[in-house]
Amino acid sequence: MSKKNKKKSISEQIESSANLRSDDSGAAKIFFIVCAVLLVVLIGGMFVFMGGGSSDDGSVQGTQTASVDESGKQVINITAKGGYKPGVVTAKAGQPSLLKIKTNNSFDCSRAFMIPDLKISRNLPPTGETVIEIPAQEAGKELEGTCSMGMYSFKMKFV
Ligand SMILES: [Cu+2]
Repeated sequence: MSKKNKKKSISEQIESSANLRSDDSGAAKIFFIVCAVLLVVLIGGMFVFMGGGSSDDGSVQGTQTASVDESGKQVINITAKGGYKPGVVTAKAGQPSLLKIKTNNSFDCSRAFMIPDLKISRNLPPTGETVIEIPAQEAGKELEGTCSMGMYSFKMKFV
């Protein structure tokens, strides 16, 4: 009788320890899922912060020509949001131009704007227009506008 009891208690012990183990793996599973969700949210947030997304990068490639405003001044229009658009602007050499950079709910690092060759750096507002005067450039000169980290850039080609 006592032997039987002992046997039963052992099997009970095994059962309870098995239950414990399955509880453990359940908790581990939940922990893993929470981690995975956090990771996805973090990475997703990073992409939003960097203004990433391959669709944005693709449209940065377009080339445009500088326009001329009412006063006859050459104007280079750029939009800064998750990069700079267009990616290349051609402008006439030998005359000063205005670089107009538009931001519209831009909360990424493209707001930390620089033209290294001209030693110009500006912090663009999240929404608004920043006008930077570019002195006349020689034909063949290429100026690069870039974010302070060098992730995003566009080119102004003077011809
Ligand atoms: Cu950057």
